[in-house]
Amino acid sequence: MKTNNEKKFNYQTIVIKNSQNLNVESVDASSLILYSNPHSRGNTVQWMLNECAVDYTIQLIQFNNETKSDFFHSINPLGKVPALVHRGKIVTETVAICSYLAEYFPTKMLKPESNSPYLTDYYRWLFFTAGTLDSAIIAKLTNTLPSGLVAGMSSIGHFEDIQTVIKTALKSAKPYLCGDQFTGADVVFASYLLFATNVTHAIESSSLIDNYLHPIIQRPAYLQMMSFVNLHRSEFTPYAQSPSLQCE
Ligand SMILES: N[C@@H](CCC(=O)N[C@@H](CS)C(=O)NCC(=O)O)C(=O)O
Repeated sequence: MKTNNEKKFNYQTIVIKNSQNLNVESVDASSLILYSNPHSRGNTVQWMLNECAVDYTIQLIQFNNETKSDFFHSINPLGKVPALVHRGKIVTETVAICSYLAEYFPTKMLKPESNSPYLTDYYRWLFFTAGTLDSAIIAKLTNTLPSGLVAGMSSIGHFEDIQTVIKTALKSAKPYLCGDQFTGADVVFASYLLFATNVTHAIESSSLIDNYLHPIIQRPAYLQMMSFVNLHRSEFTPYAQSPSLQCE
């Protein structure tokens, strides 16, 4: 049931029934709602929801008139997607949402056990992606990379060092960031690498990056998200027309 404020929306409500697959966690799709746009970081969260193999509802909303509406500001005062509403509680920030889902659905093993040595890598690469890599890619694309003293103060530092850190992460990936366990850290790190290399070319591709991404982009949960996004992309105006200013 939509509230009065919600009724002003033309957004598309789509229920994803992962329960058609086997071994699905039993979740009422109406209690797990992702607000997204197919040209956004919401695609990463959708991929993660598919990895969790749960039923959920996706509300596709347009940038500006819908993301900046009073209703959506009541969900995320930044007026940004993605946002997840689960059992009436709100989680925003792509990496926070993916981490929350990994923790909420433990049987999907998308987070290392609490006594696993890989918990170090898990948190390291999750937070590197959220706080450092995200900012670095956007700064590179908008020619606003910090230099001098500002580089020392900003979480980005120097862009060349960011590239070295990515190589460090990938050289120790066996084949995933947490050894042979595919986790939410791979969902977010791989999403940002795909965005930085294939979509915007902020970072040059390499065999190291390609070898890491190759098995990941063949995962059914990723392919399911991509076919959904390809189906709906043309119905939504991208945030910016410039190919270098996309944010998906
Ligand atoms: N730090 C946020 C960033 C979210 C974000 O910037 N979303 C973009 C789309 S990818 C957005 O909604 N932009 C529209 C706007 O700010 O008006 C996250 O990681 O989720």
